[in-house]
Amino acid sequence: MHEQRRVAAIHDISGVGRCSLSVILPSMSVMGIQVCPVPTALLSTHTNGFGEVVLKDMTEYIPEALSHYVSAGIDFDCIYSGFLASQAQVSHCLEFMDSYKSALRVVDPVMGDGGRRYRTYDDALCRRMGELVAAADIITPNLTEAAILLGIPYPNAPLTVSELKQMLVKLAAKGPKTVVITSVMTADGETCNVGYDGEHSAFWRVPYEMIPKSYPGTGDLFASILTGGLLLGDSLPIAMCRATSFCEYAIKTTFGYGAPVREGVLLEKCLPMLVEQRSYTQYRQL
Ligand code: PXL
Repeated sequence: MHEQRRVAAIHDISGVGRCSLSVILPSMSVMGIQVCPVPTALLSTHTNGFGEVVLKDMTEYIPEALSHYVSAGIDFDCIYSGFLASQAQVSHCLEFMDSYKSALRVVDPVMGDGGRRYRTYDDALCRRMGELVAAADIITPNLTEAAILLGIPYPNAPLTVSELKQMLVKLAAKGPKTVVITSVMTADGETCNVGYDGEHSAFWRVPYEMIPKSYPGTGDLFASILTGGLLLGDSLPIAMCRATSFCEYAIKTTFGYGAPVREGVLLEKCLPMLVEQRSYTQYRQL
């Protein structure tokens, strides 16, 4: 039987730096999922470490592409949004979700990392990202983005299990039934990705080894593999393990080669591991 999952990935494409659509396309493709890119912007590089970038805003393209897909009878199993270049793009993502009501709605609220906002995001765009979060089934903020969405300062100190559960539940109260927060330090000394499945009131954590470098694009990689796993039928903890273990492997490989941080992880070297069937069982209850 031919069963091909198809995702509309509304994200930017950065020419250099291995992030956004440049990593989403290959990673979901090797998982057997068709990614249809809907570029929000075309950038020479990502915005972190290469100086002034060339950025072409694709805001006007998005609703036109949507109209074409609807009139051509093209269906999507998932609408997955990420880096947005303007406030109007929030409305366009919502229009995509409205046009494909049965599609899984994944919002990666890309806004910042390491306690800082990316330079192209201002207060108004961050506020509007909250509207998209409210319409999502699943969100995948890192800790910086979770703090922005909750309107709290970036937590510099490790978080207790009860603080993490509160953050997850408060984010879920905004609309999404599933919330995953990445790059969290717990008070019991672990670095992990944590998740909440509101439908089953289940909390999960997937620990990983901390590497003292922050490679761009790893959040995009995590969100795309998590989404791919869920579309292939993974449960939340299994999809979280699939995404965490691949990101950890890619980061450790890149660190081991001493490759330049700003160029992202050595995805080309690591991609074959995504094709292998492995056991994804390093999760625990939070
Ligand atoms: O990986 C997140 C991301 C996506 N897109 C662009 C970015 C960044 C992070 O810096 O600059 C353009």
